[in-house]
Amino acid sequence: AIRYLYYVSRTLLRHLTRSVSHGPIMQFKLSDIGEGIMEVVVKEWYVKEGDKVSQFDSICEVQSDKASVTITSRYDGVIRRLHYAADDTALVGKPLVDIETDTGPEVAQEEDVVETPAMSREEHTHQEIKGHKTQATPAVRRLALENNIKLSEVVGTGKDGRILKEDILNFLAKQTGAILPPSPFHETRESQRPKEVQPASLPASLPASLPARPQPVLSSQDVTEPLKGFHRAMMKTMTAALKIPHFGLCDEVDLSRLAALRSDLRGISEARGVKLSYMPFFIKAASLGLLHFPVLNASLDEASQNITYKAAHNIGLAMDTSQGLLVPNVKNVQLLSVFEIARELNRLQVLGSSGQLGTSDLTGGTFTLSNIGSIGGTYAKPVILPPEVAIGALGKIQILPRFDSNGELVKAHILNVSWSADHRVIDGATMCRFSNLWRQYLENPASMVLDLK
Ligand code: CAO
Repeated sequence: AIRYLYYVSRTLLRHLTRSVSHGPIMQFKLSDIGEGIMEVVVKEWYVKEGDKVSQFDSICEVQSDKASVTITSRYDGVIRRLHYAADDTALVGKPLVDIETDTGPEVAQEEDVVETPAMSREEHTHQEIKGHKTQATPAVRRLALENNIKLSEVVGTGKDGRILKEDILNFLAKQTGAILPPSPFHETRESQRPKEVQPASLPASLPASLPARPQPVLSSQDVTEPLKGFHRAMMKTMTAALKIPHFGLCDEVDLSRLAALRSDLRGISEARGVKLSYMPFFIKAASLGLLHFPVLNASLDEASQNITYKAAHNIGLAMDTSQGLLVPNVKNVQLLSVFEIARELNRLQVLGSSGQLGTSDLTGGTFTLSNIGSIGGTYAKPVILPPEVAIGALGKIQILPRFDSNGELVKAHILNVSWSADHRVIDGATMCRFSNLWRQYLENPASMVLDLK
């Protein structure tokens, strides 16, 4: 009898709780963040209709123009409707999921605000811990931290001057210009991203290179498909780049000493869990050169009226990933050792290969190097990523006959570099002087030691 009573009371209680907690249906929308992003692809749902979710639970994984992002719930409640199936294209400004919330009218009122077209600003307030008076939410603080932005320098456009995520992204875009547009989502679940890759596991987990020769495709009919995700972003960025008058300069660099140095250091670096390619040296030498030619680490505003000399050397590297061309950047190279750059590069490669590069890694670049030579090719004609003003493309390192300083024929490791500079703000002489300096550092890598901090 006691068990029966217990059962009845629990059933009643559950029934009562359910009817009491019957809350309003909240439509969780993708906000319009500008930059022309109109859609994303839903890669995977982590919930189904009827599932109970709490705030910050993962709801789905989507592919924005620039990265794979996990969307998390902003409400406690029950999933009532998924507006898209996996692989569908979700539209910005349209509902993604309906959540029946546990709470009452207070939240419903907030949802009214969310319904307005200029919603993104208010949406961010949902990330806040209620009653906790802060200038910015933890997610926004984290974003600022990851991008080395002092919150005190950012003007908040939220309620009572609160700093919103879009304020940080706008600040970044103005400072350095995002290579690709920022992600339209409020909250990514950082914990799901392999943020800190343990050095010891890096060499083993580094991505295998993409197949040199894809499978042949024999088709009996034409195939037309919409440009999506990263390809769409590439189309936009490269179309904008067409406005820039490119000045091109090519040179050759004798990497024989660097090749010897790298083979000396490689084992040591790998013992410390980091694969050491040539790229960290190329990146560091570029940063040392940029200290002398800050105009190459600058950005031009959209109206071409102002040039901003960037303090940070956030050096982007074009990365060939299974999703296409991505350009993550190594932040503050001017403060990093070659080893630290290599470690960061390893991390970016691991993330890039698994489609996990996030907003902070993909935005804020100030100068770019494109190592096409790891695939092949000698010369290139690199295209500047606006609002950056210069880019270098590196060809394949080849062993070729050259004369040494004594006039003896020697086997030399030769790299060809192709630079492009925005000729509106950079003259050919500046580009050439920078290239000479970069070459000198790499031809005499010991000279880099003198200038390393
Ligand atoms: N010439 C010859 N060998 C090269 C080389 C070059 N220019 N660059 C790299 N290598 C070698 C590396 O030293 C490494 O050899 P070891 O195993 O003996 O060390 C091997 O090639 C593989 O290097 P990696 O590609 O893993 O690493 P990386 O640091 O040199 O380059 C990255 C990293 C991300 C730049 C590269 O993987 C990549 O994606 N390159 C393509 C860039 C691209 O697509 N550019 C075009 C953009 S415009 O569409």
